[in-house]
Amino acid sequence: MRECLIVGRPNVGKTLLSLRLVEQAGEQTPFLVHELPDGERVQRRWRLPDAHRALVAAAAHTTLGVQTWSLAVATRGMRTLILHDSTGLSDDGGVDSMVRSGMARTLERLVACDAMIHVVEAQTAAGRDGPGSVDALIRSFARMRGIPCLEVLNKADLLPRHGQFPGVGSGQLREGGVLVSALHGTGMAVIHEFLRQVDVVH
Ligand SMILES: Nc1nc2c(ncn2[C@@H]2O[C@H](COP(=O)(O)OP(=O)(O)OP(=O)(O)O)[C@@H](O)[C@H]2O)c(=O)[nH]1
Ligand SMILES: [Mg+2]
Repeated sequence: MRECLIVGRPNVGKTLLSLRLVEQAGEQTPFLVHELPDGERVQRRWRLPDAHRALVAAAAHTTLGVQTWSLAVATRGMRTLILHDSTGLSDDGGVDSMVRSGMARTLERLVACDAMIHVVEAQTAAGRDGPGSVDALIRSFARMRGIPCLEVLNKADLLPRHGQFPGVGSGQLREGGVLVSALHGTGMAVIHEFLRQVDVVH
């Protein structure tokens, strides 16, 4: 069974994206396994609107630990893909011990997963992306492990309507990133295709 990790900085929309994928897979009452920072595992079914209200929030580090959904993917017949939503990775020294433990659980998945969806905010992607940044490290790590990694530029709905994407003019827009709005469910087709390929090819 293939395992895909949704990873990125805090508050970029990882959890909302995971819920959108679950919803688009046709699940109305999905089953979630939540591995808490201390290692305890909690399992329950959610109604999607309740999951949205409880698991998505504007505050950073809403997700602590790793939350795992089982996703039905249409490849050769229907197959189950394990989708891990994770604690936002941050090199901010001020985070508390629960967040650190959650990040450690996320890093464990980073070494074990078969594929990654790397979420960055479309508006801020280019500006924050210096060498050694968390996003640059995530990218390097996927390359080192040789696993497929799709970069998702989320919150595309917040880009100025006629404005330039930051960095386009100076050539900083990376190749391979896909513009998505998890809020509106747009740009998701590339992600679905990526998940199909993860299941079939790798
Ligand atoms: N406008 C807009 N807001 C979004 C989008 N995706 C997520 N958000 C909002 O961004 C905030 C963070 O979303 P989450 O899904 O909780 O982000 P996260 O990356 O899981 O955050 P942590 O678990 O704290 O690391 C919430 O207020 C969401 O409603 C999007 O595509 N567009
Ligand atoms: Mg989250």
